[in-house]
Amino acid sequence: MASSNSTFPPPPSLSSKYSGIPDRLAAIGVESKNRLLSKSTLPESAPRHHDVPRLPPDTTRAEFNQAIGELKQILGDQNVELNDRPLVDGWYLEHPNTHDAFHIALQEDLVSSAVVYPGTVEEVQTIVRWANKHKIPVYPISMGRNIGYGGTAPRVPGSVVVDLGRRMNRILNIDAENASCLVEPGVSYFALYEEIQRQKLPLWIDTPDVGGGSVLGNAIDRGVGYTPYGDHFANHCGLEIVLPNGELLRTGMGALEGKDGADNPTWQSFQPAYGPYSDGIFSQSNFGIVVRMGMWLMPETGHQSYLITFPRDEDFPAIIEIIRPLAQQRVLGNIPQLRHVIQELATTAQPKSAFHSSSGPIPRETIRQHASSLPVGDVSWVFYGTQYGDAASISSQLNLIEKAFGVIPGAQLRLPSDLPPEHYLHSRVSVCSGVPVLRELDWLNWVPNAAHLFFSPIVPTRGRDAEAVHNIVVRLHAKYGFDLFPTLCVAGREMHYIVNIVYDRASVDEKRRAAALMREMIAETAAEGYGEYRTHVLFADMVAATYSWGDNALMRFNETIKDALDPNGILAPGRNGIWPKRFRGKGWEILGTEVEEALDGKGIGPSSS
Ligand code: EUG
Repeated sequence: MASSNSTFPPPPSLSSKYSGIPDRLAAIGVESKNRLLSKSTLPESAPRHHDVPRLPPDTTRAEFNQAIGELKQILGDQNVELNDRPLVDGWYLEHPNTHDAFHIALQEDLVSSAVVYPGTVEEVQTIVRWANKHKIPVYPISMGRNIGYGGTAPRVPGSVVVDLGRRMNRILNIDAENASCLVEPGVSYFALYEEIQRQKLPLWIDTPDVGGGSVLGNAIDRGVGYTPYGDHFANHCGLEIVLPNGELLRTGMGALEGKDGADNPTWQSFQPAYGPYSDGIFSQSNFGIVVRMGMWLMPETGHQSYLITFPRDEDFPAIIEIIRPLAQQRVLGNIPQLRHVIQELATTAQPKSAFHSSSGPIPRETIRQHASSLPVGDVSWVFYGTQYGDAASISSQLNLIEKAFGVIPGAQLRLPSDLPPEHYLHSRVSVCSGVPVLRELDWLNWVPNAAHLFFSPIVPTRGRDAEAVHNIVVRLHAKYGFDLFPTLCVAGREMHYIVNIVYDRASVDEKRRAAALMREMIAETAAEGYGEYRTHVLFADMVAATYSWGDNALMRFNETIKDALDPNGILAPGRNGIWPKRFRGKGWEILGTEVEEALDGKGIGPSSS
């Protein structure tokens, strides 16, 4: 158990490690890590109960040892690590690649057998051929920071994690004229941002809320950021992919050979090229390992972040109705966030216990009391927006926006200069102008040993739909005893209604309730016609099964592709609910209460595995 004043080793710097933190954030990183880990009530690691390393399915220990020996011979001993040591959850910038740091089942339930570190595209091809030969599933990760969605955990325990980032982390090109880049899987937002600053280019990257993740990995999981280039997949241009049979593919203009063997000069300029646009099937799938990706960069521009507060909870649908036309007209320059005032408490990085001493969700009245003494005051919803362009243009946009929201009684606009330096809005100024930061981690201080799980439905940007989903989410959070942290990322026609379920990793009871809450939210919203854009690996089957129109036509289509590309079923079986033939209908699918039962010690997968 850590005492509250203990200090932990500082996170690695970006200059010493590809996944490290830039110098400009070093002090913040130390503070953030110490603040979070000093509240831990868990030992750094617990004894493991299963035999280690955990074996891949249908593989004896002798076969596994033989196969791993072969892999070590090809790649070198130092590039193949057995997962036979204690499991350490670590911290955001020093996270494990052996399991999900934010485990929702037991920590040991989703573990790899080994981790392999390819250094080249050819080595990725070699690993895939090795996996086919031994019928051992492999699970690729870029940097593994898919937090709240499974992190680095393979869906099939005992899979070999292919950690692409450690040795494949080059920025292969930055084309200042085309305003684009070409990156490998291990390039973080931090790294790309720092390189562009070093070259003094007038270009922005687009970063999600936290900047440690992989530019490539986030885009192919359809992550979101907050500049005008915030739809990451929509702004990628060109992929290079290792297929499950080991063949190499370039999509888009990259399929046309450049002169004298060079990369095609328009690979990062035109997305579809000629013929079916194939990139989509390599996002949120298990059809290939993306080893290179092109990405557009935004020419820098003026920007002004602001927040608008609304006093009453009931104004929620009216706020959504005002956002819709503003977003469709592109008066709103980015994807703004609408948050609830509870997050004004959480983003102070103080624990819930500082506001509420008894157990159970913090009552609305208590939130009200504490919000009164915070900078935004006793309000309800808080809209975080940013406008772009020159000063005159921003000023006219802000006038329009203030007038539109002014219809709601008591709406009040504030600029960063109206708020103290520690207020969360200042971190939005960075994120919304493409500067990657760490601030969003602060709400993990809410409970000890905090982990979180995202529930991420897509909802029409319409008051009545927003209210329908909100009511389900509110009711089920109350039923399972969790505080509700909604962050709505609102576009003109749909919004990502993101809920952070924050739970104590040390409490099996909280995990069980979080899993049940997730299961019921998926089912209840689906019954009303709403579906998730992304989910934790353990809920992938459940979410995929909601997309069942036409007697599961979409899943049958995905399975047809999967079986054609990956007949041995070696690549990330079960990711996004897509199971290769070898695994289908054999007890791997999780469509009911299996996650909750895993917490009784039953494990994940068929009982024999
Ligand atoms: C957030 C946004 C997401 C997501 C997970 C988290 C924001 C958290 C828009 O997508 O998938 C503050």
